[in-house]
This record gives sequence, structure tokens and C-alpha cells, in this order.
Amino acid sequence: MASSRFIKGITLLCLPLISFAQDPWAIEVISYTPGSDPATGYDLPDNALGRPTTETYADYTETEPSTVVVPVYSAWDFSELISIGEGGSIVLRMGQAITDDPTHPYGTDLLIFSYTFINGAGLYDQVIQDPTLYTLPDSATIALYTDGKWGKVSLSADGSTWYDFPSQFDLPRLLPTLGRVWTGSDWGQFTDPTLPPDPALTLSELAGMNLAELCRRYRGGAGGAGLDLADLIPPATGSLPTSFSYVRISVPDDGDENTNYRIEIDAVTVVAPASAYTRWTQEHFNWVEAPELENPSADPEEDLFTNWQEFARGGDPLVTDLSLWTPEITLSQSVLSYTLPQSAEEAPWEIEMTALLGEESNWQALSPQPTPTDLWSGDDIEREVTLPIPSEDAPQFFRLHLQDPE
Ligand SMILES: [Ca+2]
Ligand SMILES: [Ca+2]
Ligand SMILES: [Ca+2]
Ligand SMILES: [Ca+2]
Repeated sequence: MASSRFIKGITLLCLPLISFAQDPWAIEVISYTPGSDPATGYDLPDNALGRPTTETYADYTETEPSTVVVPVYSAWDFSELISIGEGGSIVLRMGQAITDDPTHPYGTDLLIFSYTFINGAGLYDQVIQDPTLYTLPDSATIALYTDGKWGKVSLSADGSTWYDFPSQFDLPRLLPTLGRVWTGSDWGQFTDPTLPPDPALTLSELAGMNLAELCRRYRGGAGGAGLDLADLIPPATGSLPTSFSYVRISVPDDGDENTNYRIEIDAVTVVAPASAYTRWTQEHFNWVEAPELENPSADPEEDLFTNWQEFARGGDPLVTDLSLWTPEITLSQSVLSYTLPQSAEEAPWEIEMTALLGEESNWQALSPQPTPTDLWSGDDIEREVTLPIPSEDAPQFFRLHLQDPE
């Protein structure tokens, strides 16, 4: 990084910084302690607020950022990052509570966007910024830029009692930030910084990949280093809070005069819940495979069952299935019962009703849907729903119907 102070896009500083509770990122700096020797010039703690940087500068002479942030060309300007040196820390208040919500992708609840990028042979042209022209290094040379970088993350519910992640969750880690979606021919909308990547990814899985292909693998997300609240070190007495509002990123002093650890932070975000179908695809498909394979209408292994059918009927989208589960319904009194595979627990099967058979359009979903009682048994769920008493003096027909994908 450069040593002289040089803030670009100075007009931006005249705009009021408007933050809202419910924003999925840091909205307030509670404290900033620079530490012993942070990177010179990176001393504006508000740079950790808001979403991760989408566009950065092609060089020092630019006055407005025009280069989309990509995994090989990080945000780097004094107006984008805050640096923390040894013994320093930043404490941020989040716009949303951080919880260990089971509907978060990969179990990831929180994302940290720090200064890092994928490194190795070759230079990305940040002026032309055509990602199809850049190929990531091979597995022998690909690396994540982590030189002298060290940051630890702690969480607090009240801003005073802190809980740490174990030391193996030091920063920076995969994946570097992506600012915009690559449409295949151009840079499109902003990425979603609440959609995490697979935390099990390794650099060797990305080796030799075309940069445009890698950007598509982000699936609309912005990358980031993911943290799972399930990994927090529990206190010696008592239990962990279930909800946190404060994030502290610190650089421990290692007591060695010859080392000079630092971390530069761009943003911190709270992960958003994902649909049951999205989480199912994350369990079954590799992050580095083509995202198109995950479409509900796709049938990658060509067994004639679409992914949507596999999801809702207990199939495996990568293994040829000769048949899938078909609901067998029984009715006793006004209780309708059926068994479904456990893997289809959250599939949107709905009870529909009609008084007149024949026309498909006669079927209407019960609203609200009756609350089911589930009994888990082996690999199956035995589900019972109590049907409403028909109001008319006419026969009523019920069926179980799979909703279309969203
Ligand atoms: Ca979690
Ligand atoms: Ca920033
Ligand atoms: Ca299939
Ligand atoms: Ca299958």
C-alpha cells in the first residue's frame, strides 16, 4: 500500500452517511484503537460501515472509482478500508442481530470483508476489466494475499462481554470480495453481501479457473470470510447469548518487535436466510460446479427427474434415480396422513381442496395451510394434518400438491 495520504472522490465526504437499523451490515463505529503500526493513511473507521466496496480505483490519478472489485483486484483506497495494527481493534454495531439461524447457508452467520485477493502469476487489467481475459494461476502458484495480515473476531450482545472465535478463524480467508455480478458479457448489478460462499472452499479448487467463471460461481454473492456462531468459544460458566449486535475485530500483540501484524477491514455483514431449496442445492452440489446445474428445472444426471422433483421427493440430483417417492395419502375422520422422505421435510407440499372434480383450476390451496404434526421414523416423516370441516353440504375433495418453484 502507498504511504502518502490521498483520498479520492472527496465530494463523497459531503454526503451525509445515512444508516438504518435493519441494514445487514455495520451501522456504527463504537470504538477504534489503531494499535501500534497500522497501514499509514487508512485511519477512517467509518470505512468499515456499509456494504463492501463495489468499485475501486484503477490507479492513484483517478478521481472516481471505476474498476469493479474482483477477487484478484481488491478495494485498496484510503476511503474504503480501515487499518488496525498490533494491539488495536475496531468495535462495530450491526444494523441487524447476528443469530445462529439454521436457515443460513452453510451454517455461516456473519461475513468479514478484509483486504485480500487471489495472487499468483499474471496481472489483471483493471482498466479494461474483462474477466474473461484472465485465468487464475495453477495450483502450484495460486495464493491468497495474507502478508502480515492477522485479525481476530469476537462478538458481544451488550457491547461489554465478549466471546471469541477460535484461533483457526483468523483473517483474512477465502473468498475475496466481488463488487458486481458478471452477466456473461458485462458487469451487472451489485452483488449481495449477505449470501456466503462455501466455507470449505480451498484455493486449489479455484486454480486454473477463468476469472469470469469464478465470478459466476459467487452466485450473486459478494464473497467474504464466513463465521458460524456454532464455533464461538463458550464461556467457562453460563452459556453463550443467542443473539449478538456487536462485532470486534482485533489484532493481538504477539510480543515480538520484529513482527508487524495488521488487518484492513472493508465491511462486516449479517447473512440472510436462504430458501429450503437453496440450502438443498448447497448440500448436493459443489460450489465450484456450474451454477446452472442447480436450477429447479435442470436435470444434470438426466434421470428425467428435475432438481425440483428430486428436492421434493427425496431424490439425489447427481445420482440416477429409477423412481422417487410418491405420496400415499390416507384419510381417517378428518385427519389426512402421508409419509415423506426426511430430506423433503421443507418441500412446499400443499393441501388443496375442491368441491368439483374435473377442471384443474377448481383446486384451491387451503389458506391458511393446516399446521402438520410430524413424527420422525427412520428415514421418513409421518405427517398428519387435520382438514377443515367442509362448510357446504357437498362432497369435498382434497389433494396433496407440490408448489412450483419460486
Ligand atoms: Ca450458524
Ligand atoms: Ca468499506
Ligand atoms: Ca435428475
Ligand atoms: Ca436423481
